[in-house]
Formats: sequence, structure tokens, C-alpha cells
Amino acid sequence: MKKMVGIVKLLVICLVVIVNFAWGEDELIRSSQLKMFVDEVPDMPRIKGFDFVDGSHVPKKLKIGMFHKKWKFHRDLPPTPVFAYGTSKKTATVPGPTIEALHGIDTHVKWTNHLPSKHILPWDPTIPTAIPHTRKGIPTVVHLHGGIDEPESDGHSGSWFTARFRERGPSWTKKDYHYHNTQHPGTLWYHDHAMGLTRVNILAGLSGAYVIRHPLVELPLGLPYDEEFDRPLVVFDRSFRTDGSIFMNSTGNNPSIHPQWQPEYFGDAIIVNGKAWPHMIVRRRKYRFRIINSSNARFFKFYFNNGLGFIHVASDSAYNERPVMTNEFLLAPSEIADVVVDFSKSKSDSAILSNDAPYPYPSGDPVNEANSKVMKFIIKPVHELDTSKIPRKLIKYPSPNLSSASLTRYIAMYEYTSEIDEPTHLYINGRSYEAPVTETPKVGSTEIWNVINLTEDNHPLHIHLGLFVALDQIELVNLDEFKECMMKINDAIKCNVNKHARGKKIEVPAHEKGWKNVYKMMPGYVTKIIVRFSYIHLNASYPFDATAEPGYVYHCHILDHEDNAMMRPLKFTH
Ligand SMILES: *[C@@H]1O[C@H](CO)[C@@H](O)[C@H](O)[C@H]1NC(C)=O
Ligand SMILES: *[C@@H]1O[C@H](CO)[C@@H](O)[C@H](O)[C@H]1NC(C)=O
Ligand SMILES: *[C@@H]1O[C@H](CO)[C@@H](O)[C@H](O)[C@H]1NC(C)=O
Ligand SMILES: *[C@@H]1O[C@H](CO)[C@@H](O)[C@H](O)[C@H]1NC(C)=O
Ligand SMILES: CC(=O)N[C@H]1CO[C@H](CO)[C@@H](O)[C@@H]1O
Ligand SMILES: [Cu+2]
Repeated sequence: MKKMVGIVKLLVICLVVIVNFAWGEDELIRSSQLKMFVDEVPDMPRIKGFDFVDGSHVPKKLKIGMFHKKWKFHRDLPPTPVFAYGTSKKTATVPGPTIEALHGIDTHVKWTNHLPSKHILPWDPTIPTAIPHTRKGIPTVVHLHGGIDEPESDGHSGSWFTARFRERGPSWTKKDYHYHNTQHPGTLWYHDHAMGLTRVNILAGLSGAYVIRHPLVELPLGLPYDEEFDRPLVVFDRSFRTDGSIFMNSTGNNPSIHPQWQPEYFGDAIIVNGKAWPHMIVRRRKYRFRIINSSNARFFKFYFNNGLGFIHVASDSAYNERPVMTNEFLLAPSEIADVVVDFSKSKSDSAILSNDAPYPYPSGDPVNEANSKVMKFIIKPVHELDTSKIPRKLIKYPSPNLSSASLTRYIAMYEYTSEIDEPTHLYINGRSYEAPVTETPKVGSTEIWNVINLTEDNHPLHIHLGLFVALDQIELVNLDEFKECMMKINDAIKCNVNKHARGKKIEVPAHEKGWKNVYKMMPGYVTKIIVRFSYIHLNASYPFDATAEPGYVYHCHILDHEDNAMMRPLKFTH
């Protein structure tokens, strides 16, 4: 048996070497070869998640497919093979269409897979991965990030399926996904979530925005609301070869253990709504931008080169209680910044949205000329009437009640390395994804989670179904001693976490004090969050059975970490 495993490993390595050779890693586009700001940023097609019949809004059934097609990322780049979401191959886009849902009106989506038998990017069979028995077809499954929905429609990593549903993963339950839209209004996004393939499927193009609107509550706020002035911007980074194809390194950092997997993907070009360093012509007035970071691993620290500020009206999916003004802000992968920018305040006729987050964040390389620029706004000179406003108060959701928390958990993040000191995999609480479920909260309950980062990276933690408020971040003192203890016995309490958590305290920034679904877990710190497994905007139970199979998951949202295997099951009980 051992010999067999050895032979298979050898074969995989040979295959990787051949593929590597065939793909010619030397023919990469240098970012200086692509002129910045030449393409106009598109507004992705908008699809209504509701119908209008006899004067009232009614639920709608949508069919959205995943297609293999070519997409033009830049004027001077040949068309790039991608995987794209759309209602047809012709209309499919990268990112996918923006789904516009209405609060209280159900949206049903039948997600269909029309992908070919082979992937366009290198993937790694040695990490826990969805692999069809026939070895043909690309496993995919769609998760609506930020959605409060039934487990059967949550896009569980094991609920994958291949083209024509020919093969289905172990926890697959149904074809038609049901989004209840009964939650608070805000910005969500949908993306692939297949076991071990999330990083490559999203890298290939499978993500898009989903907005839940609640006009009764939102219109009185007076924020920019029309399509022209309320724009989702999906931001990610990609590298390309001279033939236009997406470049992803096909040699792992520990090739004898994992032939392809690397701990973080970084691309040279910054892409906004499917165009590299685009521009947008804007009027001299207020715009709302729902900025979704769908990078695999790149953090962005956004600022404007001409001093324009950002007014944060929401963070992730939920409105802030009050608008918060900043001149720069940090966005982790999968976090959402929902900001208003007032171009009438601009002293110049253009503004460059810029980035200065080191990568990996926070200890990695500084940004260079290419990845320090995101997009350019060209501002029309004429001042014009702008009836939108920034209200003093937005939406107040009840604050979390600390004394109602029924349980305190310690969630430790571990990174394991090989003899050459390169990461091999990451685990939460020292457990593999397949190990029996340990997080089984009660539906409707509130819990405190103390998240302990024992690695050198900042890990954005994402919890499905629940929302949370980040309370504080406290540095661990005598870190080495604590880490050694944790590596030995993996028990935060026995390792005296409270004795160690008495270093520097970092305040949660004002614009992130509200309800979130992703938060940045500082390395070497304990981050305390209060998690609510119920609605935040009303005292009602979920209109579905959250305890049903296949349950949910929680994970790090650096996709390369999530795939190997910084993800754990989350199952609810009554
Ligand atoms: C790909 O990764 C390998 C192993 O980490 C590294 O040696 C090589 O330089 C990388 N290639 C490119 C083009 O980045
Ligand atoms: C986007 O998210 C990735 C990973 O989740 C993170 O590494 C990156 O810094 C984020 N970028 C921005 C601009 O927020
Ligand atoms: C907070 O929770 C405790 C315990 O459940 C309860 O007694 C108290 O009334 C709650 N406070 C508020 C303000 O809801
Ligand atoms: C739910 O009930 C609690 C206690 O009665 C109250 O403090 C809270 O404001 C209510 N939440 C909402 C969203 O109405
Ligand atoms: C506990 C632990 O190992 N923390 C690490 C978190 O990350 C920082 C670097 O950002 C390291 O210095 C810490 O050792
Ligand atoms: Cu991570």
C-alpha cells in the first residue's frame, strides 16, 4: 500500500513537472506592459431576484450557469480563458452578474455547471479536494457569502456537483437554491466553495455581487440609490501570460508534499469589475461604492491620491449606526467596504484609488508601482445638483448583549511547516476538516469566540450563518511559551490564555464596530468576537431549519488557506 502511495505521488509530481513545462512560466506579462486606466470599468449586468406581477413583488426563479469562455481583462491583453457566471454563455461575465434581491421576497436560483472536463488552472489532489470518480468534470458549488439561509442552500463544500449534475458530492442535497432575503439589507457576494478548489474556481472567475435592498428602510436615508450612482466594485488581483491566460504557479512551496499548493496567491494586476486598472468617468457628486474584495490573499489598504475621503455607511453586509469618515482603510479578502465618495469635494479633475498594504499582510513585501494603483476616477468639471445626502444616523441594530452569551469558545489558528520551513497546511484548533464536528451552537444563541492567531499571517475569519461584532484584540505576551504549550496540548485554558492575553490592546476601528461576517485576526493576538446565530434586525427565529444537514462551515477567507484546510464544520442544535 505504502509503495502504491509512493508511486502515485511520483506520478503526480511527474505530471506537475510536465504541465509546468508545457505552460511556460517564463512568458509572464509584466505589469508595466499593460497601460493603466485605459479600459472603462463596466457595471456588471444586473439581474432582478424578484418579479413584479399585478402591482406587487413576487418571488422569482432564476437559472444561472457557469460557462467556459474568454474574457477581455485589458485592451492590450489577448482574451483570457475564464469560468464565468451568467444566464447564458454569451452574457456570462467576470465577475458574474449582480443579483438585486428585495427584502422579504424569496429568490430561487438553479445554479448549473457547463464547465469542461478539465480545469484551466493547476490544482492539487493531495490536499482535501473534491475529486469526481470519473476524474472528469469540475466540481463547483455556490455559497452566498453573508446570506442567512438554510443549510441545503448554503453551498457547503461537500455539496458540489459537476456538469449536468452528473456527479455530486457527499453532502449534495438539491439543485434549486432558496435565498430567503428576510435578513437586514446590504451587500453580499456569491462565489464558488467546492472542497479544495475554492481558490482555483474563484481565480478562474467564479464570483459576483448580490445586493439585498429594503426600500422602506433605505430610501429615507437619502443615500445615492439609483443604479448609476450605487455601484458594486468587485476587486481582485491576477497575473497573466503573454497569451492572455491566467497564470497560477503550478509548483508548490513544498513540491514533494503538495505538488501544486502554495500558501498565498498574489497577482500582479489589480482588476476591478473584470478590467485591469480601469477608469470610471464620474459626475461631480456623491456615489456609493460597494467594494468587495474577492482576492485570494491580497489585503488592500485603500486611499485616494488627492485626499478625497471615504464615508463608510456599512461594513460587510450590515449598515453602520452612523457614517464613519476615513482617509484610508484596510480590506481583507472577502471583506466588503460600503462607502460613499463625494466627488464634489475633489480639488482635481481626477482621483486615483490607491493601495499600500504589504503582501502577505502585514509582514510581507511593500507594494510596487503596479499593485499600488487600483483604478482612476475622471471627474467631470461641472458641479451639479445632487439630491442624495449622508444622514447623521443610518440604521441602529441592537448591540450585542455580553451577558446573554451562553458559551465561550477558544478558536486557535495553527500553521504547520515542513523541514524547509515552508507552510504545508493550516488547521483551526489543530483539527482537520474531516475530524468530528466540535462547534455545535444552539440556533438563536449568542456566543463569545476568542480567536487566537498562532501564525504569522493575518487570517480573515468568516462564519457562515452567524453575524458577529468584534470586541477587542489583545496581544499575547510571552508568546513563545504560550505557542509551545498550545502546540503540545492544544488547550487554550490549560495553557493559561488569560494570563498571556495582557499585552497591547487594539481598538476595533470605528467603521468596523458594527455587525460583520468577516474580521481580520491579528497575528499574535487574541481577538474577541461576539457571535449571534439569529437575525440582527428582529426577534424572530429563522424561517428554515438551521439544524438540517449538511450544516454549515466556518473558515479563514484566504482561499489558499481555506482549501488546505483552515475550515471546520459548524452544526446547529435546538
Ligand atoms: C513558482 O513556485 C516555485 C516554488 O515555490 C518557485 O521556485 C518559482 O520561482 C515560482 N515561479 C514563478 C514564476 O513565480
Ligand atoms: C482582499 O482579500 C484578501 C483575502 O481575503 C486579502 O488578502 C486582501 O488583502 C484583500 N484586499 C483588499 C483590497 O481588501
Ligand atoms: C442581556 O442578557 C441578560 C441575560 O440573558 C438579560 O437578563 C438582560 O435583560 C439582557 N439585557 C438587555 C439589554 O437585553
Ligand atoms: C429583541 O428583544 C430584546 C429583549 O427584549 C431587545 O432588547 C432587543 O432590542 C430586541 N431586538 C430587536 C431587533 O427588536
Ligand atoms: C502567536 C503567534 O505566533 N503569533 C504570531 C502572529 O504573527 C506575528 C507576525 O505578524 C508573529 O510575530 C507572531 O509570532
Ligand atoms: Cu488564513
